[in-house]
Amino acid sequence: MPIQATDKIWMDGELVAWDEARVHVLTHTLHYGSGVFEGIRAYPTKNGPAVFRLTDHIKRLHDSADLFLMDMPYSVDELVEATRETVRVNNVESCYIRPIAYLGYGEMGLNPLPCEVKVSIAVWPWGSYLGDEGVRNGVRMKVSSWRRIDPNVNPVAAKGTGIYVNSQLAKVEALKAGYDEAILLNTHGFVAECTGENLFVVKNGVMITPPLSSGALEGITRASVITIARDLGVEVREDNLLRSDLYLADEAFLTGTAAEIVPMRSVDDREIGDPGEITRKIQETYFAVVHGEEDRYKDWLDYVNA
Ligand code: PY5
Repeated sequence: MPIQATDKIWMDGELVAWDEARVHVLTHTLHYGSGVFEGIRAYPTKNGPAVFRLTDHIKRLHDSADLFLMDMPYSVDELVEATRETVRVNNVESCYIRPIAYLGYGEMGLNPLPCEVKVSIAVWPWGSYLGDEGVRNGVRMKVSSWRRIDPNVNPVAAKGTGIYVNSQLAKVEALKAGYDEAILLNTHGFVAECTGENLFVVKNGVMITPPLSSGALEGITRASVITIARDLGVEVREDNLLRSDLYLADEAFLTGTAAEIVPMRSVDDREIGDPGEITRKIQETYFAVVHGEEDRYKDWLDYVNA
């Protein structure tokens, strides 16, 4: 799906025309994967566009930077305001939001500390990452032959650009084999997560998701779904999963900002089948929440025109 251009991109404090938002070819991060980023969404509501859990995402961006000893030149509050402004000036009802902090041009050694930290925020309309059909009827998953990066190889709690080479290998392997998305096991053989999503299985009415010690990212959608499920009276546990737990699940789904909530139809050709009752209920409630239709979770929305 090609990126749909909007008007302006926020770059280091200024709103720059979309086509002018350029970086030098010797930008440090292009060579060594030394950036950190976020994926955020704004949804249409009856009070105009609202960004879902904006401050939580920007805090995670700051945490990612801390993990790589990157000095963020803007505070959480400043980036929250910059994000709101970028959504506002581009006049979009709903969009995906991509803030990135990266090391700019000037140094080429592996010591990143002397490099200048640059920050930009782009927004554009982006439909469901795994497609509307996937959201409705589920996607076909493949357990990857690539393992999720070990937390002692890279700090996987960070959304670091270089870490995503691992995700890309798994994604391409799955696509070339005719599947929609990959599931990565960790170095101990337990299920970690997907290439850009967390995952849940449902067994005997209980929702189970791998713990963060599996190497899974602490997804904001994952956290939101855990809260929503418990409020709906569904038991949720964090527990290690084997690949056979995926094959024998009653229901399974993945969660992420770009993908949203997507049922799994099958894993390695073992049929899970049509989206189940708990999956549907979580999907339905989540979409109502992000569109501002559930008062109980109104603190999760940041209205850009407020
Ligand atoms: N795990 C990984 C490795 C991720 O990259 C993401 C988000 C998640 C889990 C889910 O986290 P959250 O619920 O906080 O979004 N992935 C990005 C996203 O914007 C990039 C996907 C292309 O969804």
